[in-house]
Amino acid sequence: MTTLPPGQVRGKKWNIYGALGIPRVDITKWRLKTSGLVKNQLELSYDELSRMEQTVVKDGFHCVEGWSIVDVVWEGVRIKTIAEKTEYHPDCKWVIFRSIEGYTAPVPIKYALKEDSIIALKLNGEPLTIEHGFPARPIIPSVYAWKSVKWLTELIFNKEYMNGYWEAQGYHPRGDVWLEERRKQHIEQY
Ligand SMILES: Nc1nc2c(c(=O)[nH]1)N[C@H]1C(S)=C(S)[C@@H](COP(=O)(O)O)O[C@H]1N2
Ligand SMILES: [Mo]
Repeated sequence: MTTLPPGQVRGKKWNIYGALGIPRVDITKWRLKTSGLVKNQLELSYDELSRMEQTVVKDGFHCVEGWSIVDVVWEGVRIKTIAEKTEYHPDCKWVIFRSIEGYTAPVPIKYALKEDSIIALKLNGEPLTIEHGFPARPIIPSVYAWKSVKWLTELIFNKEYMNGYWEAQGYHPRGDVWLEERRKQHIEQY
């Protein structure tokens, strides 16, 4: 039996969220960019990402509202690989993920660089659907699903913490599901 994080119940189905709407994506123009404290700013096309080494990650998906989907299979490119390619500055403490329509979420770089933290292109063996964030979204084990920014277009490597969409409304900077970090406490210790 899969253990659920504290305070979560198994959801029967996915809820589709799009706080700022569901955008149209022209895949021929779409790029995954890196910015912030980096030596090489990258602009990767969908084809380029698809040709990089793909990693499969099986994990639970946990919405802070209390529902979890267990045993989801994601596939994509390790964030660590992209971080090394872009040569981020060692002082970076945060990666801020930004979507096409402006939704953002910060994640501690320590979490983003784990071996099973990926930019997912596939969900359960199929390319992401537009509702689930096509072409790409970050999957970072042990953080709440609000940090899995759909329609991802930019990774900002930052020294300083920055609120994202939900963090600005009182949600936790780190959002670790096993520590049940739902709402903001203090940010100093991250
Ligand atoms: N761009 C964007 N990404 C987003 C959101 C959003 O509103 N906009 N909602 C987040 C939240 S709160 C959750 S629980 C998941 C839901 O993923 P799903 O829509 O694929 O079920 O997406 C996350 N990523
Ligand atoms: Mo959520």
